[in-house]
Amino acid sequence: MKTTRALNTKKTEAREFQTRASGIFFTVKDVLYDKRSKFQRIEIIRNKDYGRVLLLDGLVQTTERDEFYYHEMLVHPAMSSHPRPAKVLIIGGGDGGALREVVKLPVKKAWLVEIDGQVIEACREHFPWLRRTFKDARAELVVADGNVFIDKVRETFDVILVDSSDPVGPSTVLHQEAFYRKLKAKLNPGGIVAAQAGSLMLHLDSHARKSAFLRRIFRHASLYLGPVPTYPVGTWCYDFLSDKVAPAKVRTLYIPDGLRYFNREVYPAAFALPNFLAERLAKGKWGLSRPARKPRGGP
Ligand code: AG3
Repeated sequence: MKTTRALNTKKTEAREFQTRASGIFFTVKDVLYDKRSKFQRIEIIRNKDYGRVLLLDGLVQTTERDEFYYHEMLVHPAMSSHPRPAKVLIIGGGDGGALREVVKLPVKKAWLVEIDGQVIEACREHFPWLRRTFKDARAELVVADGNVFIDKVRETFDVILVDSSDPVGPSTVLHQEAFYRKLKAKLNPGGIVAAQAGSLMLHLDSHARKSAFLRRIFRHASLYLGPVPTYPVGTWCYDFLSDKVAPAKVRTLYIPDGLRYFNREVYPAAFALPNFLAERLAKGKWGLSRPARKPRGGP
């Protein structure tokens, strides 16, 4: 199996090629983990600016310094919009960051379903501040393919969080219509799904394609944005999906103390979309191209 490495042969630098022509690099202080699992290449390095950095198949998944931007924005918009999220399912997220955010709230139980048990082990060892999270009595760790787990599980959930990788490669199935239909079937009434959707710039086609089918499945399907400094182009997208909860109508937000990014003002601001994105999503909805402009110099 071919896997992509971020480390160079001398192990002095780890790079993610975000496109063929550009990307991000980290100089390496130490290599903490460098192994191939059944599914992917797992690398954890230390960098002067970003601390510990986890890369899977050459893609930055999380860094010590900026992980809170991503994990708070994946978890809290959905969790804070739900009046009583008792049962929560996280698909992916083997590093435990999303789970740590979920257990900040008084949930009854949180399932974390990660396909690659070796990611959980590597992160448990090298991201020590997560050990407490993995030990939380309300957390149940399941090593399984999320797409298969969702077919089999008897439970239904108040909030489902999809902490997958990019909408290309092995995670593609977690960005497809059939998967979201299955998630909807496992939601309790009033339930909410939040899913990481990819980079604002790199995955524009995927946002357009997804928003077209998501709006057929859920009454409310919105994309929202947040910065993640080490992810491609620095701005990340997330889907907020529900049949009951419309983000613009939410009046009471349940936000735990001590968050570093998310708050009451960030919530509505995150749903504001730049023109080029809103236009692409609208095209997806109607299957039309942008209305033709009047020819210049015409009547
Ligand atoms: N989940 C989303 C990572 C996507 C990053 N993509 C990239 N670097 N091209 C990350 C898991 C963190 N819990």
